[in-house]
Amino acid sequence: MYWEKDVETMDRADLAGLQLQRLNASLTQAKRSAFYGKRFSSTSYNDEILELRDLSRIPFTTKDDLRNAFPYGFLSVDLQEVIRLHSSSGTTGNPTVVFHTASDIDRWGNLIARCMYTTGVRKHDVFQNMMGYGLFTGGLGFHYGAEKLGVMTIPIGPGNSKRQIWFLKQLKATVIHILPSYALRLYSFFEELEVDPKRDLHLRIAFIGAEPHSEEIRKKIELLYGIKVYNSYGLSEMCGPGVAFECECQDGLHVWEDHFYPEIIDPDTGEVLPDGERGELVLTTLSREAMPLVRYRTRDLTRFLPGKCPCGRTHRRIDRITGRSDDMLIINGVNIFPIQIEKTLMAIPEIGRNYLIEIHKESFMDKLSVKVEINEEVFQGTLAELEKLQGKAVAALRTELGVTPSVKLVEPSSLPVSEGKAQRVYDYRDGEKGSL
Ligand code: DLL
Repeated sequence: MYWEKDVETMDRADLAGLQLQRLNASLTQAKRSAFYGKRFSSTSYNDEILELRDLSRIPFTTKDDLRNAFPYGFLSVDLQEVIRLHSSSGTTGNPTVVFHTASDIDRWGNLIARCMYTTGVRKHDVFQNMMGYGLFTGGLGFHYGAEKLGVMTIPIGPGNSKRQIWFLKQLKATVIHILPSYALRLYSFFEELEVDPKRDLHLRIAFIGAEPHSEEIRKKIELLYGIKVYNSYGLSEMCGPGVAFECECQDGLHVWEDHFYPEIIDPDTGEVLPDGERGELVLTTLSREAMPLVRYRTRDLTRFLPGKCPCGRTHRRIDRITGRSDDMLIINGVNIFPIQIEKTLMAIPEIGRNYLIEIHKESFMDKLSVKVEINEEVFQGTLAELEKLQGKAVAALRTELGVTPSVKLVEPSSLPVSEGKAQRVYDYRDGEKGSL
């Protein structure tokens, strides 16, 4: 059974006690690596942590630290103890590699099993895992967790959409794990094959994550597929998926605080922010053996949600990720997060399932343009209807962003797509930059 009631509903004071004990053990383990060995050789960082909030005395660990210490600078065990390596999805410089011992893999599997169990997945389910298998943690991470739960797992990975649909239908899959952008793209294949997921499949649950997405995108997927969609958050540096997960209430993601210690900081000053304020999520691993990380700056922006979750779990919830601190676009002095554009567009019913953001420089001014797919019905409509929709999209974006973008409506399923995480921002102001 993966409903760990004692841990998941633990009294906050007891949980803090557990965290403190695990934190000190984790710091001792971290010191075995070349990186932390050197960092903690200074006596000020060498003492036992007596209270959790004293963790803020310790400097952050950044992605650059990981890159600079490539390949083995963060390894805290002998290489012979390592059984797996994963790598995070970056495209420039040294990749960041993350090592796992057998017990790291075991604990990670338990966490994923906990996440899946939380949303009602049971042994009788059929699970089609459409996330990439390989260096990316999405595929293998869920695979091991689902197997722990005893659920039949189809390790199909992403792409090959018509075959995906054939498997879904023939094997009567009930649960899927999929990138939100792929869930939307896959739907056009359902239309082509004249398969209605609500009528012709047995699906009831989808786990989506690994890329920023708005509440509107979740709702769209729920509506199109007629299922419950749960948000799953994680990053390779912590393990992969399984760091924070939505419960049946679908109102924020519980950070599994028995394994990760979360802080929200001001990304500019590095100060820890009071609960409820939005900032950058910083995570410390509490149980990793091969590669403990202390105060790792995720760059992901969120906040702790106030109040208790009706599900009874006591582990704190974070809000959905609204972007990364390095994702922010500055358009003629105005700060904009791509997710604002997504949620505005996706709230318009006539808008389809994909969009793309471009920024150019014209006569020293930034020019924001958005290409967006329209839905099938509008596509069959009149020119006047299209013009009206375009005006509506521009007005809604102007209200949300405070700048006026140009909007180009394009045919359904016509924008470029990638098999991995979606790339939707193209910034041509100083060379090309992709994000989201
Ligand atoms: O994306 C791990 C994962 C796999 C999570 C499958 C969920 C499902 P990385 O490739 O290292 O690991 O990328 C981590 O992806 O720092 C966020 O910026 C983003 N991200 C992950 N989950 C979410 C989410 C995996 N639910 C980076 N919402 C993170 C928004 C997410 N962004």
